[in-house]
Amino acid sequence: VQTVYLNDYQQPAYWIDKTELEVDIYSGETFVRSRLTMRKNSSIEGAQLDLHGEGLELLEIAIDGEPLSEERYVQGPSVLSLTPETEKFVLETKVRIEPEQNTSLEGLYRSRTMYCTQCEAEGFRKITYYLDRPDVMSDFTTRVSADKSRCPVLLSNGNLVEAGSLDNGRHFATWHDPHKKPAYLFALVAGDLAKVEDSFTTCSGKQVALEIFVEEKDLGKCDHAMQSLKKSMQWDEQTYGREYDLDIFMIVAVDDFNMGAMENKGLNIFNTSCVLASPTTTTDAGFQRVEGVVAHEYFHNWSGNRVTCRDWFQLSLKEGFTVYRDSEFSADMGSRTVKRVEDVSLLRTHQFAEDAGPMAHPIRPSSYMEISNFYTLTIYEKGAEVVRMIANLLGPELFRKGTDLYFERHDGQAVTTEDFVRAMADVSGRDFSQFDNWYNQAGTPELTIVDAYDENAREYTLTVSQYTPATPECAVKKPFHIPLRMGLIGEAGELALTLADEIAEDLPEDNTDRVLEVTQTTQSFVFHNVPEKPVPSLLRNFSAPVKLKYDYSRDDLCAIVMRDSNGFTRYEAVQSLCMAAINDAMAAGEGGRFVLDERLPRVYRSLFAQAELDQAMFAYMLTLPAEGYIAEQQSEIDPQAIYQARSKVKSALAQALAGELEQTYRALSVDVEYSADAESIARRSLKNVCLSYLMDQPSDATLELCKTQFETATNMTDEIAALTAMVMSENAKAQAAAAVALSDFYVKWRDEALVVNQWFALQARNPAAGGLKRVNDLLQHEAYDSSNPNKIRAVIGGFCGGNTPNFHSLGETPEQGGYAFLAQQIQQLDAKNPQIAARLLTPLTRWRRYAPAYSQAMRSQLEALLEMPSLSPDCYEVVSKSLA
Ligand code: B3K
Ligand code: ZN
Repeated sequence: VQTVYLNDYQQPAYWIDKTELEVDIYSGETFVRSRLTMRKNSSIEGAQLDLHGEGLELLEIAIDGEPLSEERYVQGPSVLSLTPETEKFVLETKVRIEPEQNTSLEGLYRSRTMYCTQCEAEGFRKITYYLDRPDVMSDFTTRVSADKSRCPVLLSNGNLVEAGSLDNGRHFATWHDPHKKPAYLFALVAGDLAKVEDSFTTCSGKQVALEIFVEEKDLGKCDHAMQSLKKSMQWDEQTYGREYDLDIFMIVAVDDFNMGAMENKGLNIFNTSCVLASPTTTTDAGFQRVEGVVAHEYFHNWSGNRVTCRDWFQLSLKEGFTVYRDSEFSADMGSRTVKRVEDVSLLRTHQFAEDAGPMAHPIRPSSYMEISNFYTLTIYEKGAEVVRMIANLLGPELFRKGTDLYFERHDGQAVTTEDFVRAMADVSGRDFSQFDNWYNQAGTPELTIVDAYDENAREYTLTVSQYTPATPECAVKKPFHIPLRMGLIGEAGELALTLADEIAEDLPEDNTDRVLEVTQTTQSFVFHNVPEKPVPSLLRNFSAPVKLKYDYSRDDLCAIVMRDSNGFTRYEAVQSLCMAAINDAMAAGEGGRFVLDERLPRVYRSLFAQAELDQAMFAYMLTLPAEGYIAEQQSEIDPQAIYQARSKVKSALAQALAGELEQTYRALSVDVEYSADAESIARRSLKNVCLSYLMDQPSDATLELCKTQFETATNMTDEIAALTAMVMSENAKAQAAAAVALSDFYVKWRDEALVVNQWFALQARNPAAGGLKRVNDLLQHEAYDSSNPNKIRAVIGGFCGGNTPNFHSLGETPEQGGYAFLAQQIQQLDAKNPQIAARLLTPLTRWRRYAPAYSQAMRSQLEALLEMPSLSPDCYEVVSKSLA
C-alpha cells in the first residue's frame, strides 16, 4: 500500500476540456464509451499520460479516431499509460463494467432496483479511464441508455438536452452540465423512481425546478426534505449572497449508501435515512438530520463545486467550511445555543478521541494511504471549528467580505486551504501566520488556566498556558492562536472587563464579554478595577476546540449555572458538576458506597423551577456526559467502571429528583397536536429525558405510564423514546416489558426499513447481560442485510459504539468477547465493502488508552487482522497505524 504526500503535489500532465460519456446499462453488464478532448499541460514536462482505471475491461481505445495497437499503451491494475503524439487530441475508450457485482458502493453500482453512482473521492475510475483527480475540471455531456420498463428514469448532472426511444424496449437521455467540474462530482441514476416536484425562484428571479426522486412507496416522506431545500436556497442567498446556478436541482434517495449524502452537481444522491421523514416513522433527531444534510449538500454547490479542492489534502477546504455553513443554518432555523451544545458534544466525544489516537491528523493532512479514511470528524467538525474561529475573529461583516472575495477570486477553480485563509487575511489585514498551525498540526490543545486576585490592587490575573500532546505526525507543537472568549462573574452579576492597557471610558457600555487572543505558551491577562474575587466564565460558546483546565470548585460551578449570561457556559458548568459526581462514583469503586453530592440535585431543582429556561437546553443539561466524553477525561480508560459510575449517578439523580421528574413528565405529556417546530421538539426531548430517569427504577405506575406512551404515541419520537427507556433500564420488570414491546414494534414496522434500522440499533445497544448472543441473533434476523450499510451501522456499529458492558466484555479466551466479534465482522465485510469495514475499526484503534486487560485484548485482534493476506488498503492503513 502506497503513501501519498502533499509535498509531492504536481499539476496533471494533461487537461480534459470536454468529457462525453455514453453509458449503456444492460442487465448484468454496462458499457461505458468515453470521448475525452484533451490538451497537454505546458507547465509539466514529459508527455506520458497516466489514466486512472480500476476493475475496467478495456474493449476499445483510439486517439483521434485511430485505434491504438497494444504496444502503444500499458495496462496496470489501476493505471493505463500511453504517450500521445500531439498536444491536443481526442482519446476514446470503451469499457465493460458490472455494477451488479459492485459491493463496494463506489463507482456505478446497483441498489435494490436502481443503478446509481458514488464517485467521491476516487470512484470515477471504476466507471471509465480518466484523470480522476479534483484539479482536472471538465465540461460533461452524458448519454445514458437502459431498458425503458426497468429504468424509466435516467438522470445525470446538469440540464436535460435530449431524450427518446431506442430499439428493443430501450430509451436514452442526454444531460449536459454547463459548469466545469472534477470527476468526483459526476453522478448518474437509472431506475424506477417516482418524484416530488416543487420550484424555487432565486433572488435574481430565475425559476429552478426542484425534484426529489424516491421509490413510489416513499412519496409521502419527501415534504420535509423539500422544505429544507427551499430554506437552504434562501438562506444561502441571504447569508452568503450565493444564488443557485442551474435550471434544475435533483435529489435521489438510495437505500444502500456508504455515508449520508453526496453533493454531485445538480444531482445530489442521498442515503434514504437523510431524505425521508414523516412524523410516524422519523424521530425529531431524524427530522433535524434531514434538514442539516439537505442544507450541507446544497451549500456545497458553492463551497465545494463552484470552488473545489486542488487535491484531497485540501478536503477540509470544502468540508470544514460547509459544515460551518450548515451548522449556522441550523442555528438560525432553531436554537443557536442548543445547536452549539450538540456540535460541541460531538466534537468532544468523538473528534477529541480521534485527535488523541493513532489516526490523528491535522485538518490539512500531509499524507495518506487511502483517502476514504480521511472523511473524518477532524476534517469535518474540527475543520468547521477552525472556520468558526476565523469568522469570530473577523466578525460578521468582514467574514462576509472574506467569503465574497474567496468565491469571486476562485470561482471555477480547484484551490487550497491557503487560498481560503488568504482571502480572509486580505479583507481584514490580519496576520494569519500563527493561526495556520490549526491547519498543519494535529492534536487537541490543553489550555490550563490559573487565576489570582489582589484585593488591595483590585487586580485579577488569568494566567493561560497551552500544551498540545504529541501526535503521530509531530511530537513537539508550536503554540496555537487561541481565541478565548470569557467573562467574570461577581456576587451580583457580571463584572466590567478592563485590561491593563485599557481605559474604562473607551470601552463599550456592555463590557462584560471579551475574546482574549492567546498566542504564547504561557501568557497572563491582568484585569483592573475588579471589585471582588470573581468566578471566571471561560471558553464561552466553546470559542476554540481545546480542552479547558481550570480548577473550578463545585460552588464556582453553581455560581456559573445560576448567574452566567452565556447559555453555553451554564450548560458546561452543569456538565462539569455531573463529571464531578461521576468521578466520585468512580472513586468509590464498584462495591463502594457512593453518596451524591447534594449540590448537583440542588442545581437541577432550581433549573426545574426556571420557567424561562429553554426546554431543549434543559434536556441537554439533564443528560449526563456520554461515556465517550467521560473516557476522554481519564488517563487510563476502564470502560466498565465508566459505565457503572455513570449508571450510579443516574440512579442517584433519579431518586433525588423523583418528584420534579414525574411532575415535569406529566405536565409535558398532556396531549398536544404533533408538530416538528423547535418548541415542540424541545418539549418532547425534555419529557423523554425525564422518562428515561423515571424508568431507572420504575414503580408499577411509572412503568404503566411508559407503556401507555409507547402504545398511544402518534409520532416516532415518543414511541421509540418509551421503548428505549424500557430497553435501557436495568430494572427487571422494565426489561420484561421491553421484550414484549420490541416484538410488537417489529410487527408494526417491519415494512419500514428506516424504522427497522432504529429497532436494530436499539437492541444492539441493550446493556443487559447476554449482549453478544443477542447481537449475533440480530445478524441472523430476516430483516438484516449484510450488504446494506445502514443495517451494518445499526447492528454492528450500535453494539460496538453504544453498548459498553457487552462490547467490552472480554470473554474467557481471545476468540470470545466483543472485540473478537468485531474483528470477525470486519474480516467478512472487508472483502465486500472496505470503506465500511475500515470505519468499524474505530473502537479498536483506541487500544492504547485502555486499562491493560482491555488494551491487550484489543491489540491482539488488531494483530490478527494485520495478518490477513487480503486486507484492503482501507483497513490496512487503519490497522497498521494503530499498531505502529
Ligand atoms: N462529500 C461527501 C462525502 C464523500 C465521502 C466519500 N467517501 C458528502 C459530504 O460531505 O457532503
Ligand atoms: Zn460535505
